[in-house]
Amino acid sequence: KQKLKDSVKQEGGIAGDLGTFIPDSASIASSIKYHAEFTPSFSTEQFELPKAYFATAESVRDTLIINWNATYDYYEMMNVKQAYYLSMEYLQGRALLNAIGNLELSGAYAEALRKLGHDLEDVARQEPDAALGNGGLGRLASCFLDSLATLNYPAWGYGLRYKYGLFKQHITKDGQEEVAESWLEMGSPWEIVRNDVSYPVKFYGEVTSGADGSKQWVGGENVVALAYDVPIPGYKTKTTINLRLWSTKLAPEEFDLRAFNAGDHAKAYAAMKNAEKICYILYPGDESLEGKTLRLKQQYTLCSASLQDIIAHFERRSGEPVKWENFPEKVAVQMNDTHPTLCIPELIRILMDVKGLSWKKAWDITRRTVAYTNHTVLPEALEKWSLELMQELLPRHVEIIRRIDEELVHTIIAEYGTEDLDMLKQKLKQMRILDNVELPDSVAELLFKSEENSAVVPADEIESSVEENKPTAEEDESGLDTENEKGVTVDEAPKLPKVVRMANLCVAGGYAVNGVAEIHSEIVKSEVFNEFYKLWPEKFQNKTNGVTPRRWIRFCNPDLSKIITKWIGTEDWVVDTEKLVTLRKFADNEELQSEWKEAKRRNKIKVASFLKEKTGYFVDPDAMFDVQVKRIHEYKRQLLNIMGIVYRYKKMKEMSLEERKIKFVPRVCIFGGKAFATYVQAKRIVKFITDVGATVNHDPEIGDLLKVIFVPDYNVSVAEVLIPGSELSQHISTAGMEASGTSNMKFAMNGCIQIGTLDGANVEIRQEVGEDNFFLFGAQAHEIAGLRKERSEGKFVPDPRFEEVKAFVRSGVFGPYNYEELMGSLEGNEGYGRADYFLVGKDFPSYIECQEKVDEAYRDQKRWTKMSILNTAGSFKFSSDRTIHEYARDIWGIEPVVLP
Ligand code: B1N
Repeated sequence: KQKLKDSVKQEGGIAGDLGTFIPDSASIASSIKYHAEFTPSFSTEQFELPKAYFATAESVRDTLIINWNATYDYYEMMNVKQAYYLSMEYLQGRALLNAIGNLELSGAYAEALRKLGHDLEDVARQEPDAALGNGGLGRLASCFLDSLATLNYPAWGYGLRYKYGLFKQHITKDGQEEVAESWLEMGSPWEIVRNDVSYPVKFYGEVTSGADGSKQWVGGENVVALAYDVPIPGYKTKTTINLRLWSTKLAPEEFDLRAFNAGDHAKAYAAMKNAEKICYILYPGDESLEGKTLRLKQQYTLCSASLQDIIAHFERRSGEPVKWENFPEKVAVQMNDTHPTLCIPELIRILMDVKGLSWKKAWDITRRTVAYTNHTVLPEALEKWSLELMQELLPRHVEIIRRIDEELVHTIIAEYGTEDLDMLKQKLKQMRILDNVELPDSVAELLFKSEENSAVVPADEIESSVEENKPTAEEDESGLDTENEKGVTVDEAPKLPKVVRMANLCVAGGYAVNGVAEIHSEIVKSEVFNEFYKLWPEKFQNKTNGVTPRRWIRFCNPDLSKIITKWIGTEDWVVDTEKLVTLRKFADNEELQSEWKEAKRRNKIKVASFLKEKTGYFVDPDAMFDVQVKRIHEYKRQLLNIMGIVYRYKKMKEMSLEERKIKFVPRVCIFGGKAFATYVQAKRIVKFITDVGATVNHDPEIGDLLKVIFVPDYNVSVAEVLIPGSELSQHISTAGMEASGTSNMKFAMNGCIQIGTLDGANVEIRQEVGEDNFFLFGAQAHEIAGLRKERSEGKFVPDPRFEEVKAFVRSGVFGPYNYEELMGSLEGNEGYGRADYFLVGKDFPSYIECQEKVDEAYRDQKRWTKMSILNTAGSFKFSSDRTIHEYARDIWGIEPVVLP
């Protein structure tokens, strides 16, 4: 290390305080030249763009490695408690500008590259996005890493190194087309493979019992998980934490050399492929999951490798003899949604089967170590795994899960007693981890013991009560359904699939359960996990999401950042966002207003040229830029937005040119987002938006008054361009369905005003920016169930304007595509599903009326600019630094550790 430092020093640079080396542009340039020569992946003659990027990134990586090592050594020495964030997804985006920004080397790098004939921004654009995530959940994990490093918290991220991240989206005349994204094609300069850090991971096989009752999981398929480390630098700190991503391969001893030598190459290679394919591809489902074996293998790989690593680390620090009971004092494991739920049985398995602890000790340690974040209340996204599939793949884990389920059943019986069997039955149905699975023997025994004490309803009465509550298709029956040892049939054996409810396992095994915005955490407590909340109210918490102000304003919007710094008088707001509040007192100041407007306009011009490049459309930078970018999902209601646009277009067509100009503010309506490849309705929505655009954008009567643009392949880098240049952003989900949303926070930070429902973090954003600076519309969460009921009873009378829009679409103005399924879904026609389940028709009138208010506000540019300033000022709460401080304090119990 010292040698490396010295060799860099010889090239110039200055020594920073505390002896840290701060490179200057000359030393950077020579480091880049060094890497250009020695980076093996490119030919030597030229110093053209992709190569310039790699050489630059490698030189940044040198600095990151020095800091990474220093951080690692120091944590090791201090032996403090660490948090480990386990996530199946990280949506990192590009790393170069973020890294040099955090290292405060942007100026020096720009200058060094200029000397070498390159522009830093052009070089940075060479980097492919690391898209190891689908949307908000993955991006949140990445923002958390940035905050953890910046705030000097001892914490690591664990994930999977997918070869193919989220697909690339092409927009063709048929709508969305998916193309595989190979972000590792040219290699990633940010990862360091640790050939000495690998762990075995097993699938299938069987469980054997020792004479002493100990269990061994043997046989099966064995793969190796290998660590790739991605250094995560903090902002203005030496702390550089680690994102450890696992890749899988075949264990060398498992290679079937005999088959190979006998000429059966296919057989020999098949095993290799089988091991490697676990990490080939990110599952592209966002809030919808398919119960595929490969996905379960991925989840288990993450859990098993990470826990083996965490445990090895603990043992190294602990010394002999290892005091396992101290494990929760040194380790906190956060599960990002239920995807890493297998952490719970895996930790128990290792502690029992490998370390020899008793069930009681292992269960106790686990329950003090693991915590769970819930990110969705959509029923289709609450993971359930087939017990049969899991039994086959992870037999030992199923034994453990059955044991946890049994403990839970006993807890429930202890809580509610056996007097009211119907009630107990219902509780068990709602709370058990295993669904449609017979009760454990110990429970049946217990119930019948109490029957002897005549505390239980006689068996024939049970039967009749079960009869009364015959299950409907979705609502199946509960656990009291088996033949017990007395031979009394309580109910027919259920035909319904036996499943493991991962969320219930998380709540039972985790010491903390949190939602991601206030309203969401309330729904978690009062609906989704209400029964658990009544049992363990102390477990439940709220941790409102946040986003990193480094990437999401300081670096993506340097123009506005300069103005903010000037008016606040310090750049500290980048780490202390509460300072943004100072802007409030200048919101009416004309000088600030004109600077603010100018900055927004420059950002809009950047967006306009970006749109030109990506879509070929010219847009007028003086029109209002109105943006909805997020995954395409019915609950997010891109359909409401586009129906509103169609209404606007129809009204424009009905007016004279003069009237039109008076009535409507010119708008550029921008959409972006990916649809899950098999989500047919979402893909129809994409097609519909592009068709509306194709008609409206070429209508000579409309000109610059309205443009509708679908930006292809929305991702982190696209967001970094669009968000600073947006003026209105749409967060219009059916109330109660968006857990939090995080782009809403980014838009607010960048002075963009929102139109939105009272859903997710919108509620809190509106509170902070002020009601006058937020365009609110739509039904509220507590009304939704009633409204759906009303609809299903045929009592809903649609607004004539909504009927008008549907008829207009059906008239064929937007081309020959058959919109019947889309329009029909808004009416609940026979065969089209769920009678406007997302209440587009219900909210339509209040939405278009609210849009009129938006136009009115925009016409008064002074007012609009003030609203914009107040949005940035009020966004202070939504820094992920605030969120991370709360997790550290309330859930993990960790303290910052600042390197000397
Ligand atoms: O997590 C974000 C929230 O801001 C969003 O409101 C929420 O929709 C999002 C299965 C998910 N919830 N669930 C997922 C992702 C992938 C997958 O395979 C579910 N994503 C969210 C951050 O809290």
